[in-house]
Amino acid sequence: MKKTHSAYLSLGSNLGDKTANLCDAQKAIEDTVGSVHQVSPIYKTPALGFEGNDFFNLCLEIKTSCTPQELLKNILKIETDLGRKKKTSDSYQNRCIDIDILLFENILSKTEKLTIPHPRAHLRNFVLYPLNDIASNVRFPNFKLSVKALLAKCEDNSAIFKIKTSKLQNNKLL
Ligand code: PH2
Ligand code: MG
Ligand code: MG
Repeated sequence: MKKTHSAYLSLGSNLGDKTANLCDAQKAIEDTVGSVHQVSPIYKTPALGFEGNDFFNLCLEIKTSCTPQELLKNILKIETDLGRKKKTSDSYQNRCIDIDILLFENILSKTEKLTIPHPRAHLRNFVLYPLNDIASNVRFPNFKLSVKALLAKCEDNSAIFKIKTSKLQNNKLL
């Protein structure tokens, strides 16, 4: 059997049926990149960095035999398949689904299209709160700090509400 790698993903939706979008994305991840091992609760968060609808955000831990580049390719295809439209301007836009790679094992990697750990993860409540629910002791190799420590240091004071305890059952969000 191929070796599997642990990776943490951030999922966000602020268009359409947000819960269904998160659910569909999780299902597509299971079908194409690997198994979902942990699912955080869903948080309702204001759009950070642009004027937009509120988001639903969550984090997942997956086990995958993909390389980081393969994982990115698969994720971008899932976003497109779920209806994500190409950007029409340089700023952030409302989107039915966004899937970002936060951590991949303990690696530090920077290419033109992909930086791991995610370069803005430590600045964002909408990443750190759900990630802390499933990975509080996991360390970011760039900072040598745990998620818990990064959350304690984070200066994002935007509002964040836990709206649902998501349970993983039959590979679906409840
Ligand atoms: N994603 C962004 C920019 N701003 N704000 C919230 N609340 N949630 C997101 O997922 C999000 C955002 C860029 O991908
Ligand atoms: Mg993003
Ligand atoms: Mg993205």
